[in-house]
Amino acid sequence: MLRYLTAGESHGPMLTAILEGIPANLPLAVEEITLDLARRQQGYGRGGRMRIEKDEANIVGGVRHGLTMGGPIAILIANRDWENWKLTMDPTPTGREADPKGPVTRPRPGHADLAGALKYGQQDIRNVLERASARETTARVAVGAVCKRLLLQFGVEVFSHVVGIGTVVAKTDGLSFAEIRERAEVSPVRCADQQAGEAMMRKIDEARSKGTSLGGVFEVVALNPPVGLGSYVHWDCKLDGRLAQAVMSIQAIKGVEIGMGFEGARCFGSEAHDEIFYEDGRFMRRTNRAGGLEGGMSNGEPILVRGAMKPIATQYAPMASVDLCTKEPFKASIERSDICAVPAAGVIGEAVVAYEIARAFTEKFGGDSLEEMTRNYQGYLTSVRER
Ligand code: EPS
Repeated sequence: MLRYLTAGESHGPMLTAILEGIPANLPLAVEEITLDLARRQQGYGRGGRMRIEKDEANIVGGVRHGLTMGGPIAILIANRDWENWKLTMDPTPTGREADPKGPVTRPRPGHADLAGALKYGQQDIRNVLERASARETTARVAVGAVCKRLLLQFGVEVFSHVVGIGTVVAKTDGLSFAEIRERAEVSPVRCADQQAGEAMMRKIDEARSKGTSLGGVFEVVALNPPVGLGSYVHWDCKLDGRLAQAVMSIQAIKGVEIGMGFEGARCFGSEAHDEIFYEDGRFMRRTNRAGGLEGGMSNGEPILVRGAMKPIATQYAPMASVDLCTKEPFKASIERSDICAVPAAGVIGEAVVAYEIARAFTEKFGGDSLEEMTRNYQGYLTSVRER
C-alpha cells in the first residue's frame, strides 16, 4: 500500500518527503522530480520568493542506480531562503532570544493563523504559518512525480491546465487532450486557450495594481486509466471521494468537481450521463460527463478533476483583524506575496491526483516488484477483455 508523509517549514532548512509502497525496479531519475518542481515554481503572478528558490530534489533513500529498491523513498528539497531565516527558524532554545523578527501576533484573515494558534496553544503565530504555508506542496509535488513515473509504466498520463482565473474562463472545446496539454505547458498561466490566457494575465496585473489577489480553477486529467480502480463497496474505497479529499487538501482549495460536477446538478438526467456502447471489442462511451468515475470506480474513460482555488489570503490590501495578545484591532497587510498561484496549484493537483491513482493501482495490482505488479495488471486486463 502506498502512503506518504511530508515534513518541514516554509523557511526551515529543507522539506522532506517519505513515500512508502512503490514497488522495486521502477526506473526513477531525480531529474524527473526536479522537472515537476520547476513546473510548480513557474506561473505568471508568483511573488519574490520564487526568485530566491530553485527547487531541486535530492533522493536520499529507496533508489539505487536509477531503480527503486522497494523500501521507502526519501526526498529532500532545500529551502534557499533559509539562509535569511537561520536565527528565526533555529531549532535550539537559544534561537528565541536571537530571533531578529520577534513573534508574529497578528493573525491574517483567510490563513491558518488564528485557528492554528488557538488550537496548538501558540503565542507566536510563526509556529503555525510556517507549516501551514503552501511551500509544503513542494514535497507533495516530489511525491507526485514518483507516482506519475509508476503510472506511466502502465500507460497512465497525468497532466493539468488552468481553466479559469478570476472571471476569465478558458474555452477548450474541440481541442484534443494532447493539444490542451501542449498549449498549457507553454502558457505563462498554464492555460490552453491563448486568448483567455492573455486576459488572465491582464487580470493578474489588475489585481497586483489594486494590492489584492486572484483565485481560479484548474483541471487535472488522467489519461488511460484501467476500468475498476477504487470500489463501490465502502465509503473510503471510493476513488472519487479520495480524489476529492486529496485535491481539497491543497492549500487554498475551496471546491472540487469531478466530470460535469456542479453543472450536472442543473441538467436533466438525460444530459448528465454517458451512454454505453460496445465497439472494437470493448465497452466505450462517446461522452465523459462522469469524469471517468462511476460508483466510486474508474470506468476506463479519462479521469477529470477540477479544483477551485480561493484568492491568496496574503494581500497588500489590508483587511481587519485583531492582535492575538493585545486584542487590539488592526489592518492585516504584508510585504511579500504571490498575487495568483493557480498555475502552480494545477501542478500540485497533478501530484495529489497521481498519488491517489497510484495508491488505487497498488491496492488493486499489488506486487513487491514492478514485474509482479505488471503481471497482475496484465492478467486483470486480459480477464476484462475476455468477458
Ligand atoms: C506562502 C507565502 C509565500 C509564497 C509561498 C507560500 O512565501 P513567503 O512568505 O516566503 O514570501 O511564496 O510559496 C512558496 C514558498 C512556494 O514554494 O510555493 C504562504 O504563506 O503560503
